[in-house]
Parts: sequence; structure tokens; C-alpha cells
Amino acid sequence: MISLLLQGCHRGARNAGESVPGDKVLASCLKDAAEAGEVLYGHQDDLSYGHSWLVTDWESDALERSDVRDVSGKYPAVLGFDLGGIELGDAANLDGVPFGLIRKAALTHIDRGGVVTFSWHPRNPLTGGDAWDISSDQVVASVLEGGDKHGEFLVWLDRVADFLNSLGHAPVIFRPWHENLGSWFWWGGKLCSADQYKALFRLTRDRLTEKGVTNLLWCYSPNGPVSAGDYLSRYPGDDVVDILGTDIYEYVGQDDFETAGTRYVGQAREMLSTLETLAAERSKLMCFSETGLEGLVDPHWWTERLYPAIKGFPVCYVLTWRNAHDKPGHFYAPWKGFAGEDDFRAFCEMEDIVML
Ligand code: BMA
Repeated sequence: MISLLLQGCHRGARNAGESVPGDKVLASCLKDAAEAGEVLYGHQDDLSYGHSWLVTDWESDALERSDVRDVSGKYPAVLGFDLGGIELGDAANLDGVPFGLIRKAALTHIDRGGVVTFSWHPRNPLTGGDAWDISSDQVVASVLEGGDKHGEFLVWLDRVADFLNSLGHAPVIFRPWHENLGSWFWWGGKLCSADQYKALFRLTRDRLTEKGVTNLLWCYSPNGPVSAGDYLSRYPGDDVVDILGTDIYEYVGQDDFETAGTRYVGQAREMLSTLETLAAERSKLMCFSETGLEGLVDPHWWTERLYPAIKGFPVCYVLTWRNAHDKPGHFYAPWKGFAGEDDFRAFCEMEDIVML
């Protein structure tokens, strides 16, 4: 049972303190899972809120509610959280989730035997806008050494480091500067050069390491599908990346489910096949870092789309995005009462899908 193995590795790494290289232990657990053909299922923000509920009194809440568990009887094996807002010293992240709750949920999940991954949608350090503010192509340049915002940006990184250090020695996956081959974030493809992007990733890793954050597995997760050449065009380097990931969503748009679903499965398999080759060449792990179909409008998405998309690839985990409590159509996992429950249960019960 891989989930029991994960439990052992996390507890060991957390309780033994700095003498145990927790990142190495977590990497080896994830490698074992991938080699055994097992895929950990993950969900963003799963313990903090769901489609129509929200943890309010987080200090006394046991954090036992989960849309995924309400439907499947089990927690997701992987929990994702976003650190957007930590850089300003905010009390809650960009989606209104208190960082105290995020910390508690992450540690609770790790104690239960799960794996935690953090993304980060920081604000735009040059304009003061949000992560999606692409009004300037000078933002990355401004935070690198020699740039006007470099000093302030180091303070931002230090706040990220302080938060991650507050998790003790729990090993976690960190996935900054994601979807960088598109141009919808200020660190995107048309907003900086490849060298500037790589320098941004390295600066982040170097600064966090200097601040004592040594318990991370670093994930590089461009949007896909892209060719191997494009994937590598901004790859920061084998010495700073541990996991090769990709973010690919299904979009239905004007198409019917069959067309959209077939396209999604094709795109995902093509990208995961590329990652399998690149990861094997570099002895890296690979994951499907973000995916989903907003509103789950295809009732058989789990068994007929997601499962065929990942089947046979050594992805150590697949994570579907959040179930927003305040935007009724913005959800990527089912909740109790939603029509596609049976299909999700069937997916969770597949022998190669690991839940907690
Ligand atoms: C996006 C959406 C936004 C959210 C952001 C960060 O994909 O879900 O509503 O603010 O992720 O979680």
C-alpha cells in the first residue's frame, strides 16, 4: 500500500528534524509509487472549502470535511494550496483562505499520510496588479539582480520562505512560475526572455535555500501540450528541478463532449509521453500538475477522459483544480449531490489510483 508508505516517510521526515533529508525521502516514495504504476489523486484546496461550504473557525475545526471524501469516502492523496498573497504579508491568500488554515490543513494532511503541493500566484511586483497583470514586459527584469524591484522581491521570497519554514521539516512540493509558456501571467512566454525566466526560477530556489528551506521538491510545470523543444526552451535546469509537470485542461467551448474529450485525451497523452521521455533521460519524477474540466459538464469525465489520459504513464500524481465555494460553476471535483458522483467513485476505485 503506497499510501501507508507515504505515511511512514512523512512522519519520519517530520519528526526526525533536519537530520533527515525529507525531500529525498518524499522523492523516493513518489518514485516507488510511479514505478508500481500507481497515481496519487490530488485536489486543490480540498480541506479548506468545497462547492458550497467553507471552513470558518479553522483553529478549532478538525478539517474532516472534503468534497472528495463526501463523494468517495476517502481524502485525496495529494492536496494543493496556493501561496498568492503571502509575499505581501497578507493574512489570507488571493482566494481568501487564511494562511493559518493553509498551514494547519497542510500539516493535518501530511499527518494523515498525504502529500502537499504549493503553487504561487504572486502579485505583479512592478505594477501592483495581480499575477494576471501582463501590462508590462519588464516585470521579470525588474526583480532580477540589478533590477529596480530586486530588493523588494527578495523580501517577497523571504516571506514565502518563512511560511514554508513554518511547516517544520515536512517535505512538500513547490511549483512556482507555472504555465510559463503561455502569456497570461507576468512571467509568461511573451513577457520575458528564456534566460530571464530561468534566472527567476533560480533566484527563487537560491533564495529559499539560503533561508533554510531545504525540504522542497521543485516542480516545473508549463502549460501543455507543447513539443519537447518548447518544454525545454525555458527549463531552468536539472540542478533546480525535481519533478517535470504540465498543466492541461479540457475546454468544451462550442464543441460537443466527444470532440472536446477526444482532443483532451490526445493532448494529455501526447504531453505525458513527451514528459516520460524527458523525465527518464534526466532521472526526474513526472506529474500531471493541474488538470480538469470546469463544471464537470461531461458526466463520464473521470473514467472516460482523465483515466484514459493518464493510463500507463509513470505520473506520480494528478491534481484537479479547486471547487470554489463562492463561484457556483467553478469546480473541478464532484460534491455530494452532484450528478457525476458514480463516475468519480469508479475512478477512485481503479486499482492504480491512490486515495487516502
Ligand atoms: C485560478 C482560478 C482563480 C483563482 C486562482 C488561484 O485558476 O481558480 O479563481 O484565484 O486559480 O487559486
